[in-house]
Amino acid sequence: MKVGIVDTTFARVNMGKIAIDELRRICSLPYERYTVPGIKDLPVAAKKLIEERGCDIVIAMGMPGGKPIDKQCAHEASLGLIMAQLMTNTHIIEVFVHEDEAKDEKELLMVTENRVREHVRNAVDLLLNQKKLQKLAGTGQRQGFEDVGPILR
Ligand code: RDL
Ligand code: RDL
Ligand code: RDL
Repeated sequence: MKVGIVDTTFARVNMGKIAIDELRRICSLPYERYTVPGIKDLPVAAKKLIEERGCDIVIAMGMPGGKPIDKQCAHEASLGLIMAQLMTNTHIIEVFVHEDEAKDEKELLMVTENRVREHVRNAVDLLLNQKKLQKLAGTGQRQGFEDVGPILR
């Protein structure tokens, strides 16, 4: 089993470095890292990691900016990532942190660090421990900010 890690030079945080740190902390799976300029370059990088470098899951990370053009770019990149998943029948976990999600740089760093680490754990569980995710079904999990929790009845 091998994990692919794709990130961008556009992002203002070294997302790949955080992902590798989390992966090393929780397991000993080997990984391949591939850094591209921006989020629209993520889909083919992820597909190449799956098809040419034998990755069983990919964590694709990037930071859409706050302008309308960036939002459009993020939506297009998302569609590309979904297409790459369907073409390869392999999960690609999309970890996007929109620059305008946070009120300042300090919060942006915090959200990014938390979201990357949480999705790395999701990816490893998708690969090795499906039962753990089943236990969390319907519990209002979020990545980055606080979980919202389930609706109690
Ligand atoms: O293929 C080269 C670029 O077109 C590609 O890297 C784009 O993803 C770059 N890019 C934009 O062109 C843009 O308008 C990015 C953003 N916005 C963005 O918000 N975040 C990115 N890239 O990572
Ligand atoms: O691949 C990992 C995530 O990118 C993926 O699980 C997304 O579907 C998570 N997600 C968002 O990124 C988002 O902006 C979700 C929502 N919004 C949402 O409203 N509901 C979800 N997921 O179930
Ligand atoms: O409702 C508040 C947030 O859940 C909402 O703003 C989400 O869209 C935030 N978000 C993203 O914008 C995104 O690109 C999330 C993710 N990815 C994600 O992977 N997980 C989240 N939120 O919990």
